Amino acid sequence: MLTVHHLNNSRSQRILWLLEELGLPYEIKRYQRDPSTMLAPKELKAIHPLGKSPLLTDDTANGRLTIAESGAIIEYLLDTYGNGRLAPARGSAEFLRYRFWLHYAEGSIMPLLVMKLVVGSVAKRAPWLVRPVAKGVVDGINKAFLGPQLKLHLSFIEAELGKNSWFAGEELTAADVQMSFPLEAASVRAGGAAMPNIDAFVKRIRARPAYQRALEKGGKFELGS
Ligand SMILES: N[C@@H](CCC(=O)N[C@@H](CS)C(=O)NCC(=O)O)C(=O)O
Repeated sequence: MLTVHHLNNSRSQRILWLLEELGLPYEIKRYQRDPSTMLAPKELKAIHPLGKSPLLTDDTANGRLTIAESGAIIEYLLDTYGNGRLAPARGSAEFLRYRFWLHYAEGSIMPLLVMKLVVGSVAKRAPWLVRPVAKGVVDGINKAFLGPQLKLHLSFIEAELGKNSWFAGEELTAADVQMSFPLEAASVRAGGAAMPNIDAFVKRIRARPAYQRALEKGGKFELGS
């Protein structure tokens, strides 16, 4: 039996979506973020030492497997239960693109989006006396590094999505599932920048029945700003 250890408003939402696309039976064990720190509760560390979500456990005939890291969970699910679905054939041009986006989501774009969120919260959390200084530092980091880097990456994604309907080509793959979380976050945090292909991608995934079923099962999903 597959169990998704699901933290509210988190990357584990996309694992629920993948499972719904695959039509696999699974259970959800729910965990709530601490509202002040936004960190996961300590119960998740009992499942895996990092205590992050998503975590997948699979109770097999040979015992329980515990898998962390979205990309590794996606590959495990497709290798074990996919029967060739949601991944292009190895050796094809689509497969190269598929593997690129599968890694890119957590390796390149998510760190920038998380940095933006953390840096943005610094000025708000600073004691009021030093708040103007903190704000100056934050503005400097945004101007010199985060702003240009995010622009570079989002323009690249925007251009790539102009070439095909989905990240690997004309078929939906698990690379789209993996990219859904950063693009949901980016479409909220872009601050009104024009990204029509990214916006259309987000609309397209939200229209899928499997995505909607995953939302119903996962509960409230709001990435905030
Ligand atoms: N690269 C990891 C990131 C896991 C991660 O940081 N998950 C966040 C939720 S989106 C989390 O568990 N945050 C709570 C915490 O760090 O305590 C993955 O894709 O699985």
